[in-house]
This record gives sequence, C-alpha cells and structure tokens, in this order.
Amino acid sequence: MENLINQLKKSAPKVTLLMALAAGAALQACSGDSGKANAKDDAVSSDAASAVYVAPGEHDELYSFLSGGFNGQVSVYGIPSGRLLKIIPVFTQFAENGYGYNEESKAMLQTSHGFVPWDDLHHPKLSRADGMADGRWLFVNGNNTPRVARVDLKTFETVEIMEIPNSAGNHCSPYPTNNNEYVLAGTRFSVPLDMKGGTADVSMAEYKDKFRGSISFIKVDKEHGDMELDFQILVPGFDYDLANGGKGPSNDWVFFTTYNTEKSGTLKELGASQNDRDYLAAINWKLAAKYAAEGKAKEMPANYYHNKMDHNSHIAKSTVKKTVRYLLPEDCPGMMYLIPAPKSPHGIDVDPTGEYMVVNGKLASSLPVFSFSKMMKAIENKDFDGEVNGIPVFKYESILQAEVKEPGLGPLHTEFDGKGNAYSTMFVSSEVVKWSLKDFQVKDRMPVYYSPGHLMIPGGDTREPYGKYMVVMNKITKDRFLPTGPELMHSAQLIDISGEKMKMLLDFPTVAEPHYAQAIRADLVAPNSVKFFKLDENTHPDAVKNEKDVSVTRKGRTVKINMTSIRSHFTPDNIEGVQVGDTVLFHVTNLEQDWDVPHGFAIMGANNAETLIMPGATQTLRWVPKQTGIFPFYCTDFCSALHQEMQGYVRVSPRGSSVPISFSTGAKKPVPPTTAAVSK
Ligand code: RUQ
Ligand code: CUA
Repeated sequence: MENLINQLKKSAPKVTLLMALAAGAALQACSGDSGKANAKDDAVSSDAASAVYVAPGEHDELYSFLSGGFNGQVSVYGIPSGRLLKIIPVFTQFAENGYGYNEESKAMLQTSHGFVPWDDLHHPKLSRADGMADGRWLFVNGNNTPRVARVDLKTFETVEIMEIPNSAGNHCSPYPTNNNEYVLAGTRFSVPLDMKGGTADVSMAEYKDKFRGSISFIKVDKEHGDMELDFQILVPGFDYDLANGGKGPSNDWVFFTTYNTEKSGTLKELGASQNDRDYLAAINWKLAAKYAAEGKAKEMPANYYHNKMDHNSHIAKSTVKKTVRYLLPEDCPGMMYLIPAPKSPHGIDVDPTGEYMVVNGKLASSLPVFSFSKMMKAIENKDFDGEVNGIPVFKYESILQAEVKEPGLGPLHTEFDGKGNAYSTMFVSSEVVKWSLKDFQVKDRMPVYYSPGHLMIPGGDTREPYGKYMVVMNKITKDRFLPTGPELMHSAQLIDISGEKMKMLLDFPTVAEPHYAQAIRADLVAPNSVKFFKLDENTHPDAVKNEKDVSVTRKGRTVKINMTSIRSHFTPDNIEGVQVGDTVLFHVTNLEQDWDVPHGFAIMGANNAETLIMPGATQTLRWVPKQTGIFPFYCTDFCSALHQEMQGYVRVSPRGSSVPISFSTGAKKPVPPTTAAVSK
C-alpha cells in the first residue's frame, strides 16, 4: 500500500490526490508492496524469454519509435527484443553526431524566438497511406516552442521543422489524416492572440475574454513530404489536450479533447475541474479545407520559421513566413461540434472501424464510448443542447454508445488490437485494462510498473492494427531496475496481446520520458534504408571530392579549410597560418562510399561539439581559436585499425602574425606557402 500512496503523491500534478482517492473504493490491481514479487509471481510466464529472444545477428520484427519527452529526441527500439537501435535528435542539439552544432544543421533549430536547441517531444506519428502506416516519414511535435518536425525514415534524420504561430504548447499534435492530406496540430495553452501570429500583452484578469486556442492544418506534399501551413482554425479559449483522426466512415473528421472549459485563469488543478463535463471537439477537416479553399479564410500577419534540410547538400535553410490564414468556427457552419465528455479528459482514441470514439477521462470512474453514426444522426436531426461561441453542443446521451464500467483509476490512453478489443492505461491504479468493443465489458487486467501514460499497439491507431504486442510506457520506475541514484530510466513493458489473456514479456528501460510511440513492421522501412550518400550527388558548395582538390584559404578574418577524410587520414593534416580570433571553418567531406563508415572531426578547445560526417557528405565545424599554440584535431569515430593515427594539427599564431597559410598533405614536399588561396 505504501507504494500506491507514493504513486498517488507523485501523480498529484496530473490527478489530484483527493479525486483519485475519492474516485474508487476499489483500487484494482494496485501494484502492491513489491513490483518485483508481482512480476515474478503472476505476470511472466516461462516462455516469455523465448517470445522476445532475437538471436545475435537476427533482426527484430518491428521498428518502434518512442518519443523522448523532455530530451527532444526520438528513440528507435526493435520489437520484441527491446534493443535500442538509434536516437534521432529532432529539437535538440546532439553532440553524438553534431546535429545543431555543425554549421549545416543549426538552421533546423531556428525559431521566431531565436535558436531553441531543446523541446518537449511527445507524440510520434507515422505517415499514412489509406489509413495505414506507410513507413515513409515520422511526424513529431515540439510541445514547448510550438513546432512540428518530419523525420525521413530512409535516413532516420530530421529533415524539416515547422514552427506553429498562434500556438503555445503544441500538445495535441501531430495528427496525420489517412493519406497525409494534412497533419493537424492543436495548442494546449490558450493565449491572447495579437492577431499578428503572436500573443498580446494583456492582464491575466482578461483570461476569460481574450484567450483563444488554435488548430493548425499543415499540408503535406504527397511525393516528398514537405510541409506547408495551409490555415488555422481559431477555437474557443479552452485547453486542447490530445487529438486523433477518424477512419472509414469518420475519415473526414478529427477529434480533440479539451479541458478547462471553465476558462479558469489560475490554479488549474482545481479551477479546471469545476465543471462535471468538458468537451470532445469534433472537426470536419475536409469541410474546413473546403471553406479555406473557397475564400472563407482571412489572413493575418505572422512571423514563424520553416526549416528544411536539403537532401543533396545536407544544408538546412530557414524561411521566415509572414502571413497565416485562419477560419472562425462561427463563420463555418457544420465544421465543428462539441460533445460533452467526462471532466478533464486526456486521450481520445478512435477504433479501427472508425465508429467509436473513446474518451479517457482521467478523473472519471467510467470510460465513455461515443458513436460516430449517432453523432451524424444528431447533426442531421439538429439534436443539440445549446452552443458555445456559435459551435453546437450535442447531448451527452444522444451520442453515447456505452460506458465501460469501473475500468480502473485514471484512464489516460486507449489502443486497439483489431480483433474487437480495446486496451486502456490506468495511470493511478497502474494497470492496463482490456475491454471489448462488442459488449463494453472488462475482459482482463494486467498490472504494470508503475503509472502508465500511453500504451502502443503497433498500428493500434490505424485501420488494421498489428495486434500481437503492446508496449506500455510507464512514468515511474522505482524498484524495477538496479538503482542508479535519484534518477532512474523510465520503464517500458512489452506485453503479448495475441491471446485472450495478456502476457507480460519484457521490461526495458527507455531514454528520457516517452509519451506516445508508434511501431511498424520492419519490412516496410528496412529495405528503403540509405546506406551512404553518393559522393557525386553531394552539392555542398564546399565539398571536396578528390584529395588533390583540398584547399586552405583566408578571406579577411575567416579561414576556410576544405578537407577530406578517408580511412585513415585527413587531407590536409597540418595547417599553419591561422591567427587568434580567426573564424576557422573546417569543411570536411567524407570520401568513403561504404556503409557504416562515418568519420568524426573534433579540435581541441572548440566551443561546440565534434561532428560526425556520413560517407559522401560534407559537414562544417566552426572554431574561433582564442590562444596561440598548436591544436590537435582528430577523428572521433573508431573507423579502422589506424583510427588513432587519423589526426592533424593547426598552428595558431598571434593576430597580425606573418606566418603564411600553408598545409601538408602527406606528399614528400610540403605545399609551398602563398598568401592567397592555396591548393595543390
Ligand atoms: S500525452 S502520457 Cu503528450 Cu498522455 Cu504524455
Ligand atoms: Cu576516421 Cu576514425
């Protein structure tokens, strides 16, 4: 019991202690006194080890993409082994490969607030074709400084970041429609819009009247995936929490949970929990797009960044956008409706048939399931119960299909197995609950350790889930792993859902704080994986494709060093004529044309990081020497038996020194110094 109390305490910011306690006499499947004992005694069967065993040299069945939360990254794990395959930096600088540190990628992290090398990344969503993940791109949200990014699954690199204006806390984001027509992004915090794309300087006392939310419609290029902010809908000043798109009959709709419909401006923990009901917002995205195309959209000034990485030069460029179009729901009949939902709901999940919308009311004692066909009927019959800002509100009872009774405490998220079952996480009672979409009865419960947020079934939000495994991402780890001081890795648990009863298979630690995750069959991604970049397609202006073309040139206070790397040397290696205070740009081209042979580049005292150059690519490290002397540089990635020999020196002389620019290439005669461009 002590464990449970601790959990409740820790969960207090999300679910007030009082409510959690008041919510249920039955603290079902509480994690008990010892998670360890539980796991051993009743959860893990003896064949679990073989179910997750991927023999050395064998590959996993699935790729899974787990968000990194406050580390701003995505981590890629193999399923079922739980092997960590890669960390993809998105909104963060990443010293491991120089992303955000080298000159080529810095522009990716530019925003209207300047360089923001961090974000809170919550929700990965795979691009779609006909309602199924197609394995081309991964869209992710930045929660803090509103941004949506696209990762290319050919290279597992972040290739595009779009800032979202009129937003503050891009949490219900990003939601691709079934053919990536749009990626939708909603704001969590409402803010007073200044109608120039930013927020206004107003008193918090004006919260109720002046604050608004926004939902952004980002158009996605069918072939290349490039994003473009098409328009926004300015919505009432609630908090918008999560979203999910319809499918099948509900294909044209997307649903958003809202909280703080009270519009309480202070102590939201209490203020946003006054009303018994908040809303599920239903938006017809196709109709919205039609309204926008037919001239209903107005335009306002804005100021937001759109950053793209060029595939051939590997150079990111920022474009600053100056306008944004917007729609008002009150001008667009039939576009938006509100369904009353249990207070302060969190996840909204639509079942594979597209008929049921499950609202995870984290403070509610039942799990309501709404019916899309009932919603359509109510629209037809104008069966409304008033309106908010001109947006019709349905009657709860007329849209409700069923309530799952006593599902557990603190329902947060639900996914589906494609066999008529739903699985919901219970944050407070630390369990996953399986229930049926046929009779809405609970079928099974599985304790998880501890306090699960999202769960993920591969394809669980698509038309046809791959209903074999489920990954549950737990917020609290406690005694699951060897202690590592006050901070522990978060824990994910892999559960077999192929049978009637859930079976616990595996615990694996995860990097930072995963929120949502997505997974896809490996054969939809692996065959497209790029092995190296073709040197002859490298369009970087400072690329050097042949060692004999290397150069060191001075222009004013800038020294450009266009160099190459190949096992196991840099050309040039020794460079002289650099002065204190110069800006030195090392443009390093990796000449290798082979898989998995990056070279790194680092120099003593550089105030950024190393950079890791993929075969065929060029990257630039900027260095401003502050002292005279000899500075070694070297390759950071152990690339061959002679990796330790892959090194060189830069001589730094005082400012105004007469030491000319010169360099050596390993040739017998040193390259004669000249004062201008030097190339051999
Ligand atoms: S949402 S569990 Cu972004 Cu639930 Cu975190
Ligand atoms: Cu190149 Cu080590």
